[in-house]
Amino acid sequence: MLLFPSLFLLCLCVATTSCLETKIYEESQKTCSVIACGIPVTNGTPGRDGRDGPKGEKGEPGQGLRGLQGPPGKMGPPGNTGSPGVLGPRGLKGDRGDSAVAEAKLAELQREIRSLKSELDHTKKLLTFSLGKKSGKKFYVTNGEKMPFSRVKALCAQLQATVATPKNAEENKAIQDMATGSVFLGITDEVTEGQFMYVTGGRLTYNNWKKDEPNNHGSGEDCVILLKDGVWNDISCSSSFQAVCEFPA
Ligand SMILES: [Ca+2]
Ligand SMILES: [Ca+2]
Repeated sequence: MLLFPSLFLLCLCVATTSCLETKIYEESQKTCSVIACGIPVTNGTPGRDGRDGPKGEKGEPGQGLRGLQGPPGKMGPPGNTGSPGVLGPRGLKGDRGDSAVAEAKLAELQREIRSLKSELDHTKKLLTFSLGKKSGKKFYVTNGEKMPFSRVKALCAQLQATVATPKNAEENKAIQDMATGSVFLGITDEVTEGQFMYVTGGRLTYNNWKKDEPNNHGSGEDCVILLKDGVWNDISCSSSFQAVCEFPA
């Protein structure tokens, strides 16, 4: 342990001596260099390891072979339904329809309706004149055929008419005059026995029953006929009699 101080003092002494010996030279140089004057010394033992240096920069990727890609994994469960999107912007206003075309079609239809009405009125007048059977606000038509009551109703409905139904003596007479035989009237007691009603609805407001009729004779009589002499008799609906339909005049 005493070696280093001794060496130091020795060196310092030698350095001082050497310095004195070279003083003249040094005066000219105006410097005194210890390094230039020293005697070489042997190296000491290595010091302890220093602290770790700063981390180096990331190196280049390696050159090894890449492995094969594995198979795809199983599909995951479906996700939750997302919230509704934001309402889109309002669309542009559409084009206006061609009202001129619609108005023209409407005008054409109105002309056709007026023409048809006029034609219908004319036909009614001709019918009324040719039949000569107009009574009050009604007129009657017949094809002279005999058929059961259900067929008479269907025939008149087809013509948008109803079965002849006299509601006063004048109408009763009009039907009687055009009949060639007994005629079914639009009156029955099919709903309630003994209570005769108009097939168009409502209780009778006029009648012209024959003596001792209606009698619901035999297995039952629910329909009504106008006899040739103008009086009424209740009769079976399945029997066949002349069909007469009535129209409002
Ligand atoms: Ca009856
Ligand atoms: Ca009868």
